[in-house]
Amino acid sequence: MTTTAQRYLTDEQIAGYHRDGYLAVPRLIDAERVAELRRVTDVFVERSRGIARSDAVFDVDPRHSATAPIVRRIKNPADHAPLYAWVALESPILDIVTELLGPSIRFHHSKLNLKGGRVGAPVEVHQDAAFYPHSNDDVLAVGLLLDDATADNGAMAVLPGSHRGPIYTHFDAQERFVGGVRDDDIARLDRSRAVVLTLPAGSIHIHHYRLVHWSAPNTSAGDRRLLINAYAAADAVPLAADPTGSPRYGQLVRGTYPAVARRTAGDMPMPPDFSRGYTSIYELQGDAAKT
Ligand SMILES: O=C(O)CCC(=O)C(=O)O
Repeated sequence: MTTTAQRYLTDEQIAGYHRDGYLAVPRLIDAERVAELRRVTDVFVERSRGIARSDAVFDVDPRHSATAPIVRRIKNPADHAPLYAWVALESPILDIVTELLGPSIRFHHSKLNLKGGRVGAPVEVHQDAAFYPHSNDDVLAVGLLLDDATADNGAMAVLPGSHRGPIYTHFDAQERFVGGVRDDDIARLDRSRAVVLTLPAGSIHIHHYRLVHWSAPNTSAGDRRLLINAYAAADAVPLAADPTGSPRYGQLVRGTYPAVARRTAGDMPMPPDFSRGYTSIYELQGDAAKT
């Protein structure tokens, strides 16, 4: 008797991902596990009271203090807690990624972006491909919502179809990498077509690594926490150095080691050399006027 693997996505959802560059799957992870993820995250935020500035685990806001912690990001969460590792390496998310990218998958990185109520920072318009180019475009990121994502708590916004367009420069006029698209390029984008991914906790959204996306500040009273894991087809070979410093970087998490590196024709813009440590998207984006 042959058994068929469970499928999570319909043919329409898969076609929609390739057409639009993004996909949402509501309520993939059950409420109990999401509540446990929030509890684990609360423990990390408590721990952050003991640091004054960003370190190997925490990216903290300039206003962060022991009495009022403001964590913007937990770096490489899959390395720091078994439940985060389960999401990254064992959860149904991996099955869904194989349905989009094929049976052999590499892990790229994990991060947990926290937007605290009324203090959560925006993430400026950018494309992930500008940070970690690969030999082909089968690279994506999956965000798991630990809280409901709403229009006023900084849900991620995406520009459908933009993954089929150019990779915009993420350097400013002084050739500094600022981790965001320049204002004049943004002005030419039709952002009236943007989709804000408002979804309940436990849902995931997936975006292609060339897709233009961003998120607004959190103006609500509650938190918006988004656990992101990025993956690549096993035959998509990174063109730049490991920016994560994680032992899991590039690990084969499904399938078999590739016989070839598959290449998409054309040039890929390179990021700066992050091999001695990637700082922070928040610092980079706040760093310089993008004109
Ligand atoms: O946290 C967010 O809303 C945006 C996340 C994102 O685009 C990133 O971290 O690259």
